Amino acid sequence: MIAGGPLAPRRAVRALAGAVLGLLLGLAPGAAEEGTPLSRKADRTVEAAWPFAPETRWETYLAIKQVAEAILREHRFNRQIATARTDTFTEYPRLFLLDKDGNGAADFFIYHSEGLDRLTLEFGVFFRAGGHAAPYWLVFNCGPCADTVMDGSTTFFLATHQFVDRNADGAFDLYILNGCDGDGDGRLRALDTQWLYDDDFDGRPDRAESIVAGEVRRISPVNGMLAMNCPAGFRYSAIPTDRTFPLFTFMDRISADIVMALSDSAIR
Ligand SMILES: [Ca+2]
Ligand SMILES: [Ca+2]
Ligand SMILES: [Ca+2]
Repeated sequence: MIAGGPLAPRRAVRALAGAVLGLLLGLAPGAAEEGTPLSRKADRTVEAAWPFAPETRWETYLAIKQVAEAILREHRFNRQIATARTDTFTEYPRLFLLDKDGNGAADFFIYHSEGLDRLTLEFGVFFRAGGHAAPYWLVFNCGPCADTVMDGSTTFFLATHQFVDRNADGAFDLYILNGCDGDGDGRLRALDTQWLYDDDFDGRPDRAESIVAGEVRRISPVNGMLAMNCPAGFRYSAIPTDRTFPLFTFMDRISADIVMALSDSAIR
């Protein structure tokens, strides 16, 4: 006797239809519906991170960072979900959105040259939450960064620009940079972070923080400027509070590109 009685054939048809659809989409059967261990972890992480809770921001940052790095390292799926042409990066007009965690939904973006023939570092991971079309949290690649200690040995870590749209209006209002020198000892560390807030969501920064391994130091504006302990040569080491922050504006364009590409695609 078949377990499930009269419902079993219908269930079997549904399973078969799902398998056929999955094969058409280039997925392992069931992957789109059930996800993968990594996609489920990503879902849990974003669910816990939305809406933004200031009191647990450090733990949230660490959790998002960890899952974003796992998504960047995952190459088994890499399925193209959507593509679009944009003018956000003049030299990289082709945007591709990929599913890297294997659940059938886009989580990774990369801008390529027209002929896909040039190295591009314009990529990152994005997370959506609360049913919103625009990314809630975006992790933009900033490249490998070296931490050189006193004995001269060097370790590398991934530096990222992270952007958060706390009020889900499609515009980023929190910027987090790691690989900073928060305590001023000349070393850049993976967990030395600078946080820049636009608390009234007008695009202009209002305050900042230095958080080094979870220890918070508030940075208040002095003469209308926020002094950030950023890596040498970083152009936004002193940020005016009376002007729109250019990185917010730029990343908002990336967010809009992602929304546009997904809205043109059958799979969202
Ligand atoms: Ca995905
Ligand atoms: Ca916002
Ligand atoms: Ca503001």
